[in-house]
Amino acid sequence: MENKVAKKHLITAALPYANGPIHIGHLAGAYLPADIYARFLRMKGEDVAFICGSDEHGAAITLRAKKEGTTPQAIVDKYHQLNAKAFSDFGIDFDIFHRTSSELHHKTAQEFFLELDKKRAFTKETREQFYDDEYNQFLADRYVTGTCPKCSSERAYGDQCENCGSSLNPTDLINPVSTLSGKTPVLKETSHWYLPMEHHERWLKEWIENGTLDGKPHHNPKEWRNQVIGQCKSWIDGGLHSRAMTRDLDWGVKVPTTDGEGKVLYVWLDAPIGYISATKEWAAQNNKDWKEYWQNEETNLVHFIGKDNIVFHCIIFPILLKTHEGYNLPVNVPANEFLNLEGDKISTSRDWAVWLHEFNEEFPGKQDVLRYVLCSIAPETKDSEFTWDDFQARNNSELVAIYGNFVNRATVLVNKYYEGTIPELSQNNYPEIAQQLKKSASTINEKLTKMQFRDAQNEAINIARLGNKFLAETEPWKLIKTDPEEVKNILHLSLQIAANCAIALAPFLPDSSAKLTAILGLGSLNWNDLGSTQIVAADQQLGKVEHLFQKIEDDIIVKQKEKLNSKTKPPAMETTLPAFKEDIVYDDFLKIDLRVGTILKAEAVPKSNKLLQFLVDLGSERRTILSGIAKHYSAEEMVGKQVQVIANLPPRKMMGVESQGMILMAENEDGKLSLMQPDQSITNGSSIN
Ligand code: B3M
Ligand code: ZN
Repeated sequence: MENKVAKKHLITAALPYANGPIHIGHLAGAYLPADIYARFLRMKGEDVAFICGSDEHGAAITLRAKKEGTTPQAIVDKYHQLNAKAFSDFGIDFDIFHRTSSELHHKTAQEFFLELDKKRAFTKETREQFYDDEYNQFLADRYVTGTCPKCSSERAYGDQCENCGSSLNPTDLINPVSTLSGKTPVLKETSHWYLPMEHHERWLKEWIENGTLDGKPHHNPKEWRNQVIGQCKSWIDGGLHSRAMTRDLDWGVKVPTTDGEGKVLYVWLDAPIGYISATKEWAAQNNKDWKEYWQNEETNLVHFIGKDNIVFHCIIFPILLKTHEGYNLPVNVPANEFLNLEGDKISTSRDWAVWLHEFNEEFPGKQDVLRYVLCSIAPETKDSEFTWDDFQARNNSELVAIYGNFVNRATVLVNKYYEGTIPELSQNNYPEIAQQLKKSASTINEKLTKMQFRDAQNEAINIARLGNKFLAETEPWKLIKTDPEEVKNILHLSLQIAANCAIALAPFLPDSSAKLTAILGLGSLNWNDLGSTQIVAADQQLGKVEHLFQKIEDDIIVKQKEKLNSKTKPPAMETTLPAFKEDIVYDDFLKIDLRVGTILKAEAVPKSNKLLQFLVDLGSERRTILSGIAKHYSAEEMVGKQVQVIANLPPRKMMGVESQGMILMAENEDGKLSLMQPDQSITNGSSIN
């Protein structure tokens, strides 16, 4: 079932906790994909509300205030302002960046709670909870740490394990410790409002697995990410349990009932309602009706989040919305996996991160470069890794060498031959250009609609590759001597290709698209022109030609790596093997083309301390393949080895070299690698089943 044609789109991005700065993991996880999607829909003329704000309650904030000897309000004031500016400077174009410490939010959350309470959504129960005798305080969520019962990580919190993403109750933890006194907490009785999630299993299962709600079609589950469906199914199939939705804390939204003294709403009850209060604020500021976005079946609600927030956005919040009645449920929750940094997990508490506000300061005008790189490596289906080498390589060998170079060559030639006047197209001898542009336009639209941003951006930059190929094949700089009329046709079409780049890349790279729009003398960009060869008009004057991108030199990257490595490197990744992935169907396995190959040549890749480049004999052909194993194997020792190769992956450029496949390796819990080799010599190209 296709998503119904929506008149409105309500896009939310996870409200970042206001207890630290934003880093590239947050961007890659939720904010960049959300911004790309919002820009895409706006360019198509759709009615979009793009909502975000600071999540200002929760134990993590009060703990930080305690640690810094200040107040929670001072903490959230500092980081709300810092993060709002960092997002704005980076070009994440929210319609509003609100905050949950606002009065409007408290009022909205309390009204929502009272409505649920009136509908008997909760059961009032008295249970034992961890209590710190020294601090005379009950210990909720982040106030307790211990060993995760699921993955044995020793740094799990009372509500969540950052390592495996599991959602926990404090009493699930092994060897619990109070983060206040550092001692083992005692158990003491306290009463709270519990959400009996087990009562909702049936409709939730239907909604998640079939996309139906109360027997009616709601959304297309095939458009949800596999890992989101997988996590929800394992949660539901594992049996949902009732969960406390209030806490014994003094910082947060006060429970608005006479028996709620000293208690606040659980942050994961209050924060998602922050999307609603933010929408109310935005609607009031823009003379709109917030109910048109939250209580309107014509509106598509999409939550952009990281994978550690799936259960809250696909199980808990939908239960609250449905129980309240009248609210939309999300038609998609495109949760990204995690982004790692230079071989380790990004960590706010351990300062192992590339901070957005620092990037904005240290790389002024290069926001598009980081957008491009983070989208190219987006952890859409599995964790991925940011390295400064890759950042430099993609800027220099893709943005500068492909996109910037094409635009520059085309426009410089128009200036040189026609003083910047766009030449007429008298004869189009290249119908394949229009065909390819139409094909790219359709692919980009399809990928963006399906929120496959990595593939969409790759298809968009391929338009610049088409331009480079067109110029290389027609060589107007030579033809000008013998057939100047044909050169006009070639350069006219080249500018049409450039205009397609500006449109296709606008959701991803807004700054360079704005620059290119000015260079081409276009007043604005219209998404519906994508795929057309009638965008720029003959006899129009080009604007001032400038480089879209500049090369990033080695010393800049060395400085960033030194800055990062000067910080206390966090302990190596969890010494545990990854949890098993969810089942796939046999047909998926059959799609992988695994072959045996012999390494004929091996060498280090210049300027990379991780990559080795191999020439691999696959029987009927030889391939160049790169592997990040230089820290584990020398080039010399690899020559002659027979290895297992995935032969049908799309080629991937690393450090300017195209890798045409992947060599399989086993990795143990300490990160040690081992080659997967046949136990006897076998014909190169033999297929592995
Ligand atoms: N504050 C983000 C996090 O887990 C959390 C999201 C709330 S969205 C309603 O870091
Ligand atoms: Zn865990």
